Amino acid sequence: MSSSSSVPDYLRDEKLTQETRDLISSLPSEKGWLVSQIYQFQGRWHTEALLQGILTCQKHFKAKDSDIILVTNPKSGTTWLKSLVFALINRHKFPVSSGDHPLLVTNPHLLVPFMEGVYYESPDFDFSLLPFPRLMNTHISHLSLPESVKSSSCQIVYCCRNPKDMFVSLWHFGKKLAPQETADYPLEKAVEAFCQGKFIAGPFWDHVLEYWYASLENPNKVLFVTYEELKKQTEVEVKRIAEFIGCGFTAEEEVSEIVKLCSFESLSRLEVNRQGKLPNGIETNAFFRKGEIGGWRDTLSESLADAIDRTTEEKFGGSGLKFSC
Ligand code: PAP
Repeated sequence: MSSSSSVPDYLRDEKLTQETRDLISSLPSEKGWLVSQIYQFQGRWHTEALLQGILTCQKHFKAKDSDIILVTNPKSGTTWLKSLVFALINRHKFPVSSGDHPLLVTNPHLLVPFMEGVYYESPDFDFSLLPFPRLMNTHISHLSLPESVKSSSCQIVYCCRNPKDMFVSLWHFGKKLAPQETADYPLEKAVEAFCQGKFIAGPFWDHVLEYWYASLENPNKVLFVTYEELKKQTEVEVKRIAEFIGCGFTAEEEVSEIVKLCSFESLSRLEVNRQGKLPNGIETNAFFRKGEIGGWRDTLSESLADAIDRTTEEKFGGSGLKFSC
């Protein structure tokens, strides 16, 4: 694990408990990108810190029926979804037109806690203190969700993004976060590891498929949205999310103000998202890069893109899931 003090908390191992260390010593491990080792737990590859966060979540998190949990693979629209759903559920408390909306002065990651990240940084964090309805996010796979999330009536909004853009977004994020630690790791090797699933939070495809099938099996519990559809028809998708979580729009209400407030253009220009760091050490501007569909073309050669496409075809065959870019 990196010893550099410039990298964020969850890429370091200083807060690992003996229990996590003992578990880790029994898990399959691989040399990682961004962190020196990643570990396979319940079929997914994790950093030590986020693995500890997941374990704490599994042990301590008690879901309530009214909870709304946003789930994504990393770099698949988390920041955007957090902003949209925060603005949606609070639109009467914080009218967008009032000019002093919390999103104008607070990074979305501070308004919506990242469950396993928070549990790693503050194991005693009390989720029961969050305002009603509680809104949280996680990257935890469906298989590894805390039992109470599955057994309660809480709702899950899942956002997926095409794997090439997701991978490229993560690649640049990692380079920004830990330039020294990632400098000697070739892109080709990273794509190979990503396609094998042996990459942070991987395998990407299994994560998507689990939530896809969960949304088909239980459409009142899991809503499946994509970054691409959100981009192409934001208002339609935001209304669909609002409907799902029980705060649909009346005919007179305007969804466009929320869409505008949460757009990449608006959020990325705000001082709070251009300067400063989150408590875990990540610069707030690291969450705003291009915000486009198909931006992978600037980073991936045709053959690397083909390798990811082939994996997608193999993994998604028969599922009904496809990406058009
Ligand atoms: P996280 O999972 O680490 O929290 P997440 O927010 O999912 O990160 O990923 C950041 C990506 O979302 C970036 O994509 P890019 O690297 O391809 O540019 C970022 O630009 C994009 N993003 C952030 N906010 C928005 C937004 N409001 N609208 C559209 N895309 C956004």
